[in-house]
Amino acid sequence: MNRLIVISNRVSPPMGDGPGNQGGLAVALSAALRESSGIWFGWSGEETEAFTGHINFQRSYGVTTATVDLEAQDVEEYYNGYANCTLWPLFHNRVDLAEFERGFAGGYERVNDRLAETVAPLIEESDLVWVHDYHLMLLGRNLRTRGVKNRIGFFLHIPWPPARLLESLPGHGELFDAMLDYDVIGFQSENWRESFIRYVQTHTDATIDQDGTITLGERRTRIVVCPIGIDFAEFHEAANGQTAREFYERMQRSANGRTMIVGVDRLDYSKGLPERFLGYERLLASRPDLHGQLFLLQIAPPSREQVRTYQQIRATLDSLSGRINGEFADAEWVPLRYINKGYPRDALAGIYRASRIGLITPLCDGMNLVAKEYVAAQDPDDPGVLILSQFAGAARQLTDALIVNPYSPDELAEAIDRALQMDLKERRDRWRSMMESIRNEDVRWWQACFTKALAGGQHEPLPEDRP
Ligand code: ADQ
Repeated sequence: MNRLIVISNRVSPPMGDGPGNQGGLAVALSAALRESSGIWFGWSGEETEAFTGHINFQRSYGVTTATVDLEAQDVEEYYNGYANCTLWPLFHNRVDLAEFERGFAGGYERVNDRLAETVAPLIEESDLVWVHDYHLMLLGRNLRTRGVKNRIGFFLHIPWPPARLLESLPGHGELFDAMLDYDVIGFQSENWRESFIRYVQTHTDATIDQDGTITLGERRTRIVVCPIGIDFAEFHEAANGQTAREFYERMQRSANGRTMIVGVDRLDYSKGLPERFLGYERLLASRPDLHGQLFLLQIAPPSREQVRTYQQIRATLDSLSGRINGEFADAEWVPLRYINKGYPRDALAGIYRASRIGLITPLCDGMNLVAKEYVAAQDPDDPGVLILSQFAGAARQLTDALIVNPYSPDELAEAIDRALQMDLKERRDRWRSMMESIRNEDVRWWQACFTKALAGGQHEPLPEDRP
């Protein structure tokens, strides 16, 4: 078995046993790293006066992590700047929010290069190198220029934007060209793979084989679709554990016979929260008979608070939630419980189970694991209904959700109404079919799917693509 070197912006080492402790990604990568005696390398999250490239090695629960501190200017330009103010909005269809500053691009190049310089000496001959996400798109190129000849793969957790949008990024050609230094590039869904291929066709002379291999000059890059899943076993255990049960019961008591709808997201403009609130408001406005019968619990802990656009979306939601409750609440009923704090995963599992409807309506999302967690947490005898945006990567797999256009308040209101009326048989049928893909294509399957392609093996097609 080849040793695995995982490189990502942040490193989350395993934190020990117990369900609800950690995200599925960390669990899956930790398992693969432990089995191959690999290393997980990335930024420590700490700032230092001057970049030294000093690596802090740690070992926890059988996994070796190697982290470096970055300068304050690096963090500002690379992380807050290019990653979160340029690439994130652009890759989520929000070119209007994207900032195109040369300083950000320069910081991004510098940090990708610094990280490559630091990690290169750790890479041994037969290692497989797996780079993660939009923060580190140039890293493969930077390793190549240092003579690293290993197989290097890249997985993009977020969408790949349409070629027309990417064209608005100064230097998109160079960024794209650097991507072809990877041996394998993985996407969450066929949609993002298609956008990538479209860009290849319109901007390069590369050829594309039947099996998705792009050839440009001497370089060959295999394109694969490996949708990320949840840690099904862990989540199932969490959903049936003590904390989940406690939260389930607390929510039941607090709902007091009213139907609960739940939304859980990072507070991010890509998650469609204002549109979701407007859809719910439309339902309340058109259906006075539902007043007092239901409520929406929206859990949205703030993220990236240093970035101005995130402060703005927070202000928008404060005002919108105030307006909706001001308009519709009465002395005994509040229609919208809007909460700016996070909950541990096992508590969320209990909250999901207590909710008749999971309302997950991002405007653009690489995958969206909350949708899968909501389904996995349901009571098999009396499952709730998932309402899912057509623009989440997860919609390609969870075709038995009620798929909606998140921009349309009418469609959202109608979907909620339909979910409220759905009979038990239909709820069970839809739930069972969604559970099949959630169980089979879990996070370990995803990790194996990508590393197999990285090792040069045949990529297994997804069920939807199988003949
Ligand atoms: P995120 O945009 O963070 O991730 P998502 O997949 O929905 O989105 O969530 C990742 C994890 O965070 C999940 O395990 C979820 O439970 C947890 N989480 C989300 N909101 C939470 C909240 N309010 N409170 C507590 N926990 C919460 C990016 C991409 C996604 C992609 C993932 C993984 O944007 O599209 O699915 O990476 O590849």
